[in-house]
Amino acid sequence: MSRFEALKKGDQAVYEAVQSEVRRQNDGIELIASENFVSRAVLETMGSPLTNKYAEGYPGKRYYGGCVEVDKAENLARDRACALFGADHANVQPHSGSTANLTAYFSVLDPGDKILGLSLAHGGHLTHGHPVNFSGRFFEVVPYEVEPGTERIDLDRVRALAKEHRPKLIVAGASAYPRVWDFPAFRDIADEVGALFLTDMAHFAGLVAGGAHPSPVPYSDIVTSTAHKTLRGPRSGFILCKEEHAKAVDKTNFPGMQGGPLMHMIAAKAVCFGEAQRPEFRDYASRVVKNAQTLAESLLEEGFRLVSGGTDNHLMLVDMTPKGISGKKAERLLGEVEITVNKNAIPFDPKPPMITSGVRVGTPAVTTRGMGPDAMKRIARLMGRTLANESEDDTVKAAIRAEVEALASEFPLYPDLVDERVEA
Ligand code: DSN
Repeated sequence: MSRFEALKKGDQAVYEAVQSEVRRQNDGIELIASENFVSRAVLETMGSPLTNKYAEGYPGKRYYGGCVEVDKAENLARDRACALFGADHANVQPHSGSTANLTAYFSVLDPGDKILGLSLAHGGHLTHGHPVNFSGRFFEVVPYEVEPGTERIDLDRVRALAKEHRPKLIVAGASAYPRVWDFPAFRDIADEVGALFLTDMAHFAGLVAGGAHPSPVPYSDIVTSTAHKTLRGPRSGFILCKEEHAKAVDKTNFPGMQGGPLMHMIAAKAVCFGEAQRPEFRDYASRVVKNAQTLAESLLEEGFRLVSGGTDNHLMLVDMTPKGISGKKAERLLGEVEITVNKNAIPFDPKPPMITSGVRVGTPAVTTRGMGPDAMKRIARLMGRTLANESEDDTVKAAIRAEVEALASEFPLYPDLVDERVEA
């Protein structure tokens, strides 16, 4: 791949932003649990001329001519998604996880219908019924929460809420829940109250694909996902469903919700699903979980508190209360030494969402770079030192930053995409 030679000639300002971002990704340690580094094949496909094509409709039934080649790409994506996850039907057109959820809800619900979903403040997704989001504005939402003490979902409580409120749809899945979901139990609860069951597996889709997390597909009427988190594909969404919902999902996506599909992204999803079918991806998924467990144990040794005491998946929620700092400050201090995390509310957080008591930490991206347990221990020590009291000292920060860069350089990411002629 070129070092963006055409961009450099055509638009210096954007070129410099791209170069700086490539350097940031190369030099830092990426711990945002929802981020990853795509393969060069996915990167090339996203940047291909398939972006030029209008293809409203579905393969074989388009509203535009010239769709033969993009039909091939979309069929590959659909077939591979079904094979990878054992699904009856796949719609690979959603532009994002949010539009995948929007489409899924409107496929089976009417405005005003009731949804039971995990509260955002307890690790849920914005699109699972938060009042400011379309999901909370169009639907009546009953949130469930994790339990005080265990900080885990108690299925008896979910069942009791379902019986009391009789939702039309029960939603599983989260953006900051470090534990495995009991899909058969959710299915039973849904059946008991006559509800449909939807799982948003955006965060753990790659773990499901790689056999490192139970699959929601056999138990859920509809499964929504993004492709770009643990699944390591392009930034986009997709929907899997039982055959009985296939027509409704397709029709709600187009013409109901979206216009022209992004064919370069759909082709890149096909590449991602193909990569995830390979044995190496199973190895990757299990290493993501092992790394998360090592990082969790090492952070506990550094005196951090972890929500629910640890992790079963790719992420953990680190409570900064014992360190006497907020999630916001921890995010800033870690950012200054090139360790990237996001501030995140912990369950029952006394601090507001823009401050928070915690940060969310995940291992999908560092595992893609090839880092293993030793690197996880080094990262935990670097985080401990950064967040110690003396961490506002610029000399200390510079020393830690140098160690972060040294660790990152042992696991090269996109070295050839950096133009050494441009000053950092
Ligand atoms: N915004 C995504 C995340 O970071 O988890 C999905 O909620």
